[in-house]
This record gives sequence, C-alpha cells and structure tokens, in this order.
Amino acid sequence: PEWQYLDLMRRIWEHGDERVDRTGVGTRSVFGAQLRFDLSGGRMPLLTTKRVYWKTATREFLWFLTGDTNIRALCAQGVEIWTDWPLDRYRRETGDPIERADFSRRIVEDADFAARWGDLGPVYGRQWVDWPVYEPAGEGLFRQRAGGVNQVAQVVESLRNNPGSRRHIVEGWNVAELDAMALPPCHKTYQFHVAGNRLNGLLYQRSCDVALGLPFNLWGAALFIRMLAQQCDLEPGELVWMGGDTHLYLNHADLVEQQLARTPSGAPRLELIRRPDSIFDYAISDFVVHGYEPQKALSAPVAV
Ligand code: THF
Repeated sequence: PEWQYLDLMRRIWEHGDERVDRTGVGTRSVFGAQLRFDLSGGRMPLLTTKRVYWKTATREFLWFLTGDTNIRALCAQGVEIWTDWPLDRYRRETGDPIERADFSRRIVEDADFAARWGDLGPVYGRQWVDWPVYEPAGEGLFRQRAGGVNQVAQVVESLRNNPGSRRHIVEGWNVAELDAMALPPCHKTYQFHVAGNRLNGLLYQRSCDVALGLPFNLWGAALFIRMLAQQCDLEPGELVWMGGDTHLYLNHADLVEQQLARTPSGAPRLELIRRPDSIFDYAISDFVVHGYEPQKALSAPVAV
C-alpha cells in the first residue's frame, strides 16, 4: 500500500505542472489523485520510508475533536505543526523577529498572549463540533445560537442508528467563515460508509502537501475511521483518499529524492487499548502502535 504513496510522489515530481503557489515557494502539482488503504486487522497507512510522528498527528486530531482552535494546547504538548502561521502573523504585525521556540513558550506561559496571537480562527475543530447556527431574532434579524452543530456527534449517531445513510459527512468548508480562518481547510470533507459490519471512510482534500502533510492527513483519516468504528461497534474497512491540487514543494527536493530511493518495510498496526464512553473522551495513551520500525526521519521546511 505504501507504494501508492511513493508512486504518487514520483509521478508529481516527474510530471507535475510547475507553478508559483500562494506561498511563493513553488510547487509541482497534479490535479485529482486517489489512494486506497485496507484498514482491516489494525493496519494503518503509516509510512515506513520515513519516520512519521504519529503521536503528534494523533494529538492534533484529538485537539480537533475538542473544538479548540488556539495553538496553545498543542504547544503545551510539544506539538509545533501549527505554530508557523500565528508566528508569521505576529512577526508581520509587530515587527518583532521573535524565535519560534520563544514564541511557542510565550503562548504556553501567557494566557493573554495566547488569546491575542495563538488563535487560528474558526478552523477544523470549530466547524467539526460547533458549526455556527443562526436563528431568527425578529424584525429580519438573526442571532447566533448558543451551541452550534456537532457534526462528529451527529455522525456517531447516524452510523449507529441509520448505517445505510449516504449522509455520514463531516465538513470543514464553511464558506461564510473562510476569510476568518488562518488557512481554509485542506482536508475539508470526510464521508463514512457502512458495508455489512465494516466502516469505510473517504477523505477529500482540496490541496495536499504530499511530503509533509499527506502522511499526517492519511493517519488522521484512518484514526477517525478507527475511533468511529470502535464507538459504533463496526470493523475498520477501507480508507479512500482523494486529492484536488496534489503537490510537492520545490524546496522538498532532498526529501523526495531520498524517500523515493527507499523501500517500504513492515505493516504497522494500531491498537486501541481502551473503549472510551464517547468519541470525545480519547486520550493519547489509548493508542498503541505495533510493528513500526521506520527508516529515519526526513525533515523539510513547511511553506506558510
Ligand atoms: N501547509 C503546508 N504547506 N503543508 C502542510 O502539510 C499543511 N498542513 C497543515 C496546515 N497547513 C499546511 C499543518 N500540518 C508538519 C506536519 C503537518 C502540518 C504542518 C507541518 C511538519 O512539519 N511535519 C514534520 C515535522 C513533524 C514534527 O516535528 O513533529 C514531519 O517531518 O512530518 C497539513 O494538514
């Protein structure tokens, strides 16, 4: 299965359309791609051709489920994958050339600073568990209802009570709020599908950083299936991943060349060692990976 990822990487690197992207870094890009992973028996799309920090990706995913959109809770756990966007804004707006580590420390230590500079706007977590709803308030006015739509809770209910539904969807693309987000959602749509006792999931991603983001996004989507399956007494089925603008950044050349020279090894498995009462009650200690002996990490800069 990992060959699909490497083949996609090679195809983009060799045949992708080269363009200057939003970040100014430059990419090679293909439009429209699909990968499929069998999750039965605990198998996960966890790359072995480089070390993927699956605990970091899991912490990020659990943070989404809390509805939080401030990086403070991530920084407090040593997860820095979202730090560059608030850091960039802080430097631009204040002119202070603060180091990333100092910025992150300040976010953790100073609640007021975090409230002012650490929020990403209404990104994934907000839309997933608290999609805003507006109610008529008379005289043609509307007010925001206290408590929005919890899409994740609704999907748990619909998988349990109406498994054959074609509407098991979690959507991040809230058109009216895109401008307020630090970054519009990349992994924007999740759909789930029950076949017999198996739970399949599909992730549609509008934009995909294949070298840095995709390993995390595949892990997150597979984790979502695993947690939903456990909560709904289903077996994990298949993950289907679909990408829109699927690209490699030009400054990831070293990573790409090193990774394409490697051969996948092993089939890591994920065990959920506890069954929490709800999908919102998982902790990082509930996840144990077996048989993961990756080749060494390959680092590359993230385009902001
Ligand atoms: N923007 C870009 N350009 N790429 C992305 O992958 C991306 N994301 C999120 C939002 N915008 C993006 C942020 N997610 C890493 C991983 C995921 C990210 C951002 C960065 C990263 O740097 N990973 C390194 C280091 C991991 C670590 O040190 O813990 C890695 O080697 O995996 C995709 O959703």
